[in-house]
Amino acid sequence: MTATPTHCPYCALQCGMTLHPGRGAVRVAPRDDVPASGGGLCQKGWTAAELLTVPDRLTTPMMRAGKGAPLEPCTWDEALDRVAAEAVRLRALHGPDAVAVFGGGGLTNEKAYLLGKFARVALGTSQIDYNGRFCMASAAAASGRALGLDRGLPGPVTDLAASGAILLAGGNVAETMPPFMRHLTAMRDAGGALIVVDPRRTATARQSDLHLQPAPGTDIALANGLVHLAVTEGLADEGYIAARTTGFDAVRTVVNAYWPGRVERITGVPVPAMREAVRLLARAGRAHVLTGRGAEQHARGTDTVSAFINLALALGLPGREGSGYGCLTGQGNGQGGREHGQKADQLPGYRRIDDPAAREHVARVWGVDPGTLPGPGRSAYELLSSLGAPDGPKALLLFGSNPAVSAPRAAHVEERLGALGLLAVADVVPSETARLADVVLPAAQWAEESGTMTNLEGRVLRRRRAVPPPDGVRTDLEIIAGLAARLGAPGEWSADPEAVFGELRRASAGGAADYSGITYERIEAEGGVFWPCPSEDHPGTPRPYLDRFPTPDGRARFVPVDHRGPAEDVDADYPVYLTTGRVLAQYQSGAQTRRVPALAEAAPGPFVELHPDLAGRLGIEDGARVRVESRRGAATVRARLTTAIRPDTVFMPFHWAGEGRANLLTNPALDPVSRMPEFKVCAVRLRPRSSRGDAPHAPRSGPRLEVSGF
Ligand SMILES: Nc1nc2c(c(=O)[nH]1)N[C@H]1C(S)=C(S)[C@@H](COP(=O)(O)OP(=O)(O)OC[C@H]3O[C@@H](n4cnc5c(=O)[nH]c(N)nc54)[C@H](O)[C@@H]3O)O[C@H]1N2
Ligand SMILES: Nc1nc2c(c(=O)[nH]1)N[C@H]1C(S)=C(S)[C@@H](COP(=O)(O)OP(=O)(O)OC[C@H]3O[C@@H](n4cnc5c(=O)[nH]c(N)nc54)[C@H](O)[C@@H]3O)O[C@H]1N2
Ligand code: SF4
Ligand SMILES: [Mo]
Repeated sequence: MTATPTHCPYCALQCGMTLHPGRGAVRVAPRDDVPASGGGLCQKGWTAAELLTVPDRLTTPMMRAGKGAPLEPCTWDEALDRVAAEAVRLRALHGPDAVAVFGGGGLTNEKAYLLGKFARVALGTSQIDYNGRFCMASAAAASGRALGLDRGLPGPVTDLAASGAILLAGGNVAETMPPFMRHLTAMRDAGGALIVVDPRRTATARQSDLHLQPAPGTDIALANGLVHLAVTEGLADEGYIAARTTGFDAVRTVVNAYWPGRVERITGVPVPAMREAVRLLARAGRAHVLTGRGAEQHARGTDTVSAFINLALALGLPGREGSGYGCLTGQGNGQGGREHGQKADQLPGYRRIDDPAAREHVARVWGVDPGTLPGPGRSAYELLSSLGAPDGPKALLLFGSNPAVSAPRAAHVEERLGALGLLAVADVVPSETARLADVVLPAAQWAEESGTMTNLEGRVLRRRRAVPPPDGVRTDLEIIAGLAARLGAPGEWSADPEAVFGELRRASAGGAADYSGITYERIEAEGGVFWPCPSEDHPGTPRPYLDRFPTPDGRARFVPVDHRGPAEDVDADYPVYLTTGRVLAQYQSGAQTRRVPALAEAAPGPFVELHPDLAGRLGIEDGARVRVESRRGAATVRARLTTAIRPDTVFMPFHWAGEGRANLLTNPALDPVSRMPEFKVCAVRLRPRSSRGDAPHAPRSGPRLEVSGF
């Protein structure tokens, strides 16, 4: 076998790697022809080939004879026949919405597209959503309403190196996409300033020029305060505001109420630091405002992103070359996965499913009557939470997600999964969710298949097959096409990635995310193509906002937003803020990375990070077992003491299953626009595990804490 150039299986940076299949093992080498990673890989990328040979890799379909019976190996025909027959039976009993589909932002464009088509055409269900709802949804909604488009970065990631200042709100890229740091380092080496907004002094914040450390859930107040300062200090770009935007007057009125002293009281960020941040951004020439999940995963996440976009607009950044607002897309195909129809309200090409013209166009490509296409369905958490309920779906087909670990209020979600008539899970490994399934479908993974991925820049890349899948394993496309055939679905159902991509091109033509001019050959010849790309002679669009914004009047829109605080604030019973996130060596629900020995060793188990002052008051020592409780449940983890976090806040990564699951605690309060759950802040109390508080009927009130200004 020859060396195969492809990309990392994990995050949206999609670092370039070459796979060298050898006797027994596949060797990974970084590619230096991929600008986003520039020859870099993180520890997860270096060890990615070990995913191909994990000992408990799924290689045979399995099913249960009945509820409570064990999972037993079966043939593909038995497994697919069972799924199709149950889908037909439940649909006949309860109507088409009885069968639901859940997808993932790690799936290729081809899979995301085919899954959306499968739900609407083969099952006729409106009930489809995906894990990107937990990821990009708030940034997507806010970008759409302000800039007219949801494309993560405003230009190639290499533009960041030439920036004069970058404000990064709620992103810890030093851990979540380490090779991204080289662009920020290059900027700083050239004299640019990095400003990090994070309640923790993270590895990223330690490499910044200015660290603003607000309380979780207070970013709207902070961003409004920064706009207030931009206005009062004469740093707003009035010429740009007049020429390229609408709605500034309403924002000016709202931010009037965010005078620096008040914002300091709400956020804990000192006034001089706020002033410094605005000056650095305003005087930089080129500058960027970026958001990560820390700013976005809130019940007011869309408004939070709007507040940061308002700041970028007030300073005249979006639509200027080498400047702008961007969000850091997370999953491998987090960008493409949100464009081609696995979202509850969406058709391919970033079209709305309730738009008659969009339905007409896509139905023609699919060879069906537009009247047969269902309308919008439930968002991810609402879908998971309704499973098995009287008015909810009775069957779920799940591809590329592990919600038993990653969904908010996970114990409830697990219980809902258990209430289904049929749970079918396609996965590579026996994830915690796959283990709950009635039917398990073993899927091929990244290095064993072909397709396209769209990285955080909006650049469409080729994923290439380097090794054959193990015997007995099928690709997701083969699984979906096999089910569509059994369900007698009309139209074409190819399992060939390039043929599916051809159909996706036609379906996306004319949409906001237009891929119609992109071909596999072009991607290979040009090292990737930026969408929108409406024809084969179109060069692609690296910087979509330069001439005009894709809004009806071509202008960007300010959106006035007010601070309201977290959906669940701290009180006497639950006096500490919990925020959640990631560590370098683990990925998401950990289904993949917990199985890679070097990564499991680097980040072996769940923990809670807390300040020594807080730990001292609670009698918690470094390394001790701690019980963390919220109104949703309790988790038991190790304490990790650090002065890098605010004393009123604790942090837990969400990568582990079992009793250390962060999502046993999280609050599923949803953003009204994006339906994003509030992963990043809820109220908890902590106690040492050995104390009497472990008793099942422990008194409800926890230790009273005086956690005041930071
Ligand atoms: N190692 C690793 N890398 C990954 C992933 C992974 O699981 N592991 N997942 C990928 C995916 S899908 C995603 S979405 C990205 C996520 O990438 P990031 O957004 O960088 O990751 P998080 O750790 O979720 O959150 C970032 C920071 O937000 C801070 N934060 C918490 N609450 C608040 C708040 O209220 N305001 C502000 N301003 N900050 C807050 C946290 O302290 C944390 O340091 O990472 C991608 N890369
Ligand atoms: N508390 C808390 N919870 C969070 C977050 C947080 O910050 N805090 N972040 C949220 C975010 S941003 C995200 S993106 C979600 C992610 O959470 P999940 O959706 O659970 O993501 P993964 O763990 O990546 O799950 C992917 C699953 O698909 C499997 N898989 C990999 N490749 C393939 C393939 O090609 N085909 C198939 N069929 N399966 C495949 C993997 O083995 C794994 O089991 O978690 C969310 N949950
Ligand atoms: S930064 Fe992301 S894409 Fe790059 S090697 Fe690490 S996990 Fe893979
Ligand atoms: Mo994500």
